[in-house]
Amino acid sequence: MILKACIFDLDGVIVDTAKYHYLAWKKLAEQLEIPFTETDNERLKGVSRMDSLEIILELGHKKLNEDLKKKYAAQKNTWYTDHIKRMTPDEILPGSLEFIHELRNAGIRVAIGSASKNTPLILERVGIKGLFDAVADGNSVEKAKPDPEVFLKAAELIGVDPANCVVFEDAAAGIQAALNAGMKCIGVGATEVLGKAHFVIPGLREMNLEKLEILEREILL
Ligand code: B16
Ligand code: MG
Repeated sequence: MILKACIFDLDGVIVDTAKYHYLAWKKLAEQLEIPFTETDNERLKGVSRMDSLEIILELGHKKLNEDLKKKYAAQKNTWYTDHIKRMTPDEILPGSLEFIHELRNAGIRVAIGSASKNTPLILERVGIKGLFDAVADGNSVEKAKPDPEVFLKAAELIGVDPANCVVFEDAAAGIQAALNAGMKCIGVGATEVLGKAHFVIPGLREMNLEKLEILEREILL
């Protein structure tokens, strides 16, 4: 491959918003009297809002009609965005800014590919709205990861062939989405969960342009 673009997932790669999702889903689960743990929350990473609610209802063996599902998803989002609105630039995960600036200086395009409909709010709160050449998120696509739509959309927006893109992702559903898009994929997190990725790193602090070029030659070709 010839690397021309890097597409970054947002939650879990550039910021740690999983903890805020957990607090909001936990509150909803308590209201619905459904036991919900941090381990259960792992299953929601990278999964869309409505699919996340389905998983929680399944944990509680509960069935709700569509109107109630929409109501509860909206309630969760209000609690979640109460946390997001208070986010600050120091919540950007270590190494992310340095790496993205390095890519930009080398002429490599950078984009966001996130399932979250709150992407614009998060980028604005942590002060990196203008850092990306394009943003594809839950507002611009219909199909959730592992469908490749969000990453293909990001590639289209920056005008780069999917075969020349590398995705950085923290969720198994996102890794599968990147592979389905015909892109290379670097997992960010634990190898046990992200084993399908071409390579796994613990966090972006562990990545720089030189390492990426070595990976490109040795693994991603
Ligand atoms: P929202 P990502 C995902 O973001 C989160 O990992 C996932 O937990 C969440 O349910 C999903 O966004 C939808 O988020 O409710 O804000 O639209 O990891 O794809 O950046
Ligand atoms: Mg994620």
